[in-house]
Amino acid sequence: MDIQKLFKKISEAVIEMEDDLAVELCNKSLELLIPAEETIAEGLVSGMDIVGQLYEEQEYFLPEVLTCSDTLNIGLDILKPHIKTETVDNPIKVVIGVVEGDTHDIGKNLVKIMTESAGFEVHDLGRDVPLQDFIDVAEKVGANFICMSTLMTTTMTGMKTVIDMLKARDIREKYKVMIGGGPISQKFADDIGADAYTVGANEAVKRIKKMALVSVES
Ligand code: B12
Repeated sequence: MDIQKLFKKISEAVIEMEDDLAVELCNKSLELLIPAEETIAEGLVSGMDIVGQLYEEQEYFLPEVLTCSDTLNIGLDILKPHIKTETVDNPIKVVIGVVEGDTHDIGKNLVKIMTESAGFEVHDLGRDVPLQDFIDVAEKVGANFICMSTLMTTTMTGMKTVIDMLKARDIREKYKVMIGGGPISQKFADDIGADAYTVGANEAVKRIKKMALVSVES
């Protein structure tokens, strides 16, 4: 089967909430030796993007969206073990979570999967994370990066609060703060004094690697 057609079918399986079909097609992608990361991005996530549009157009409502995200997760479970994982000595330590008030965690989970497979040591705080916890855990595990996700405009300001709390404790320079999620932009990242923002999970891994390299060299 043509690879683009396969990705399209996987994305349709997410939109149509067809769990069995998603399983069959994800297995097919593995048989065809397509990198799992590509199938996740081009198939599962692009299906979820369309689900988002359908929700905005009021074609789908919350129950449908949830069922679609279950299908995405079923596909992820098949592909995850096949993501190439790098083994690294002295790994970069990342604390990641969805900020307080927000329970959207699909995107955060993707960033987590990709960073883990890049060999980083990832401490996942989950979703609806009390803001203080980002700092407490970062301090406890000796993290290099604090990564925050949110999908809601109402909870975006929590990211600034975390940065302000770091400054108030005089430990801002100890950490690189990276943010992402639907309503986040480079401008917002600049405004609140975050170190980095990326649109997607793959770029997030590249940015972390790049920033880690720069701080080692300087
Ligand atoms: C799925 C979904 C849900 C699911 C969530 C399931 C789950 N476990 O996550 C359910 C049905 C539970 C849900 C609930 C709600 N939702 Co909702 N939901 C969505 C939807 C349709 C898709 C989001 C998604 O998963 N996209 C797919 C993922 C892969 O994309 P992503 O999260 O953006 O992540 C990518 C990037 O952003 C980036 N990224 C993400 N995090 C990070 C972090 C870092 C550090 C970096 C670098 C990158 C990065 O990488 C990811 C992969 O490429 C969006 C609509 C949309 N178009 O986004 C609405 C949306 C986010 N929801 C919305 C709302 C309002 C709600 C509810 C309040 C509704 C309600 N009335 O109850 C509740 C939330 C309750 C709460 N307090 O949290 C609004 C938010 C509006 C706003 N401006 O604030 C949206 C935008 C829909 C809308 N247009 O109204 N929702």
